[in-house]
Amino acid sequence: MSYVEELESQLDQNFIAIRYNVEMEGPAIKPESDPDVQNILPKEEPYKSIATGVLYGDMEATLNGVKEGLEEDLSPIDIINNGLMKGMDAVSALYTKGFYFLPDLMLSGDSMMEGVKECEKVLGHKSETKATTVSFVAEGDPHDIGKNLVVMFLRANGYDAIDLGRDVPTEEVINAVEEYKPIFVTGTALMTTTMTVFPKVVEELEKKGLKVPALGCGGGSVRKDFVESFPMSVYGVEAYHTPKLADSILKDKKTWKELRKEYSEIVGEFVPEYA
Ligand code: B12
Repeated sequence: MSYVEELESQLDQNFIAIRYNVEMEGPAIKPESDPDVQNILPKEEPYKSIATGVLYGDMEATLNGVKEGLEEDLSPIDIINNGLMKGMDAVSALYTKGFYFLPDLMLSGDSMMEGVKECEKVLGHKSETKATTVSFVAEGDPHDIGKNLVVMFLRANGYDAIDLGRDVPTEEVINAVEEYKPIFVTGTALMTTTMTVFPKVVEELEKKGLKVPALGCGGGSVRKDFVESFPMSVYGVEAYHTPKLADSILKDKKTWKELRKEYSEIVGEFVPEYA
């Protein structure tokens, strides 16, 4: 028996609880037993194991589930949307309720990204390059999971996607537009305090006389009406929509105004936000 184990065996848990006036409320409730989490978690396998892996921040379980799904020939996009993202939605629900804390979010975020990397191996990079795009997370914002998905989908669809990373100063975005002349710029913001960067990017681009066909703005806290309150922009709903938006700019010369009007047709599905 180790020193720590020996000490633990001598501890009287009841005494500790009384000593610190802790009321014992019975056994801890498992995250997957929470009613909101139960509504979010998928019922069928391997999506259920993948989502539960993310929920527990268990990288190994998440990866095993993803590999199993890929071996069963499930599409990597389905694995991301029906497994990994559901796990993250459940994590968000528990964080909002105050049951999860920042370290939980970090473990879950890392597990999700490992799963995404595994899917990326299958999606791969197309060898021919259609055009260049630029992606960034707004200045002051550390949330980069959505942006990483956007970049992955663009690369898998043949775009040379320049990834500027997270917490990117507006000036760096403008410099990248000047240097790479992208056909599409994507911005992601998850906080109400950082989404205000988008109109600033547009303002700076206009000041410098730089034209981009469109700036796709997405992220958890961003809303369509906010994005449509400034020019050059289009509200992006799902990361996998990005290559379809880019294709319509490249092939059909769609403008940002047309992207707003024809979003659902362009991405090829009913999008409630655009109904
Ligand atoms: C994971 C997480 C973290 C992780 C991030 C890890 C990482 N590497 O990204 C960590 C632990 C770092 C973190 C930190 C913080 N977080 Co946090 N975090 C979250 C959480 C739970 C999930 C976010 C996420 O990754 N979602 C999944 C991804 C895939 O979603 P997404 O990025 O939105 O992308 C989707 C779409 O938006 C779309 N999309 C995105 N961009 C684009 C672009 C285009 C063109 C298109 C088409 C689509 C598209 O594609 C994706 C879907 O397919 C959210 C909760 C929530 N409800 O969102 C809180 C949340 C975003 N965090 C929040 C906060 C407050 C913080 C902290 C400030 C907390 C603190 N007290 O310190 C810190 C940040 C500190 C700092 N400034 O450095 C708040 C923001 C509140 C607000 N309204 O401003 C939230 C909403 C939680 C809450 N309910 O309070 N967080």
